[in-house]
Amino acid sequence: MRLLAGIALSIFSMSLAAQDNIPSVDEFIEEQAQQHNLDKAQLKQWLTSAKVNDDVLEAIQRPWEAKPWYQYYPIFLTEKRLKAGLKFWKKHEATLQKAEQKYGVPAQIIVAIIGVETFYGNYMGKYSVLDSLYTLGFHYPPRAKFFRSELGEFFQLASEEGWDINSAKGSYAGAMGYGQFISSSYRYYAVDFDGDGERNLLTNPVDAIGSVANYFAKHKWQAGQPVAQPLSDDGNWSTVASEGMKPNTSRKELVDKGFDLPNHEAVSPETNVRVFEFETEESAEYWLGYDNFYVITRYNHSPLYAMAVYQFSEQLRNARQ
Ligand SMILES: [Ca+2]
Repeated sequence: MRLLAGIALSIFSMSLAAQDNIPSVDEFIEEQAQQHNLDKAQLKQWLTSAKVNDDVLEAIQRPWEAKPWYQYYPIFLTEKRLKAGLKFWKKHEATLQKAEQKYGVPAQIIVAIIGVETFYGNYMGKYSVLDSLYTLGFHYPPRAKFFRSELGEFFQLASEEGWDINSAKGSYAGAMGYGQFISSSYRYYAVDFDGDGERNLLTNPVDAIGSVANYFAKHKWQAGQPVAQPLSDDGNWSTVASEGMKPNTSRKELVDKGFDLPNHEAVSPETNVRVFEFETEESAEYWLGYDNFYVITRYNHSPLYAMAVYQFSEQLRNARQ
């Protein structure tokens, strides 16, 4: 997951006001050693080998999610990705079925996530995780605190899993493997889905499938409930669309205000929703997002991301029928 990339720009603009006090490396070592019972000499050795990577600093300031919708979705919704997704689905059909049964997350959502994140393991990131997290944790004030926390999680993760700190690779933000889990997510949500005793999201697609499903289940995915529905072109929706991601009203409230909502057999008038606006070349399109749409934004905090994943998942599902 590319984690909060969507709001990196807005947070960056506040950076001067919100300069966080970045500790020295020695203070950080002291804190990590105390909090997590890690060996000080070992931490010192790891951090001494970490390097600042300017490419990382450049990449975090240019997230894809800063693009308008009409430029964003063509990156992800391609014929090539759809074909690769169908192939991945076919190859891992039994695993996806098992994940759906256990976690209640539909196969097409899992296949869409892994496709959007890494094109099914083809682009898992070539940055040193140590260097990325060190760079952002000590040299990127707007989000330094978050990335130092991830650096601490990474040290614990590597110790727990027996990894070589210096050879772990990932995205510019330190996300790893098929589903691009950051270190804290790896520690809390990764599962050993093939039962070989290892939680391996780096080279094992079966563990990756189970872990993505578990991540969604833990973030309260509701089986059988909708994700999003398109709204009519003539609905005056801009008056109720707003920034934000969490459902902020009920279907009933919108209906009471005179809005014409599309029916859905699985929902009641009390169901929570939010109206989203997506910029098109000419004007805008509007969608009704449900709790499950919000759950997708927990993977990457951007409505654009969630909409691309949802639309891709529908392409996959329709192509399978
Ligand atoms: Ca495993």
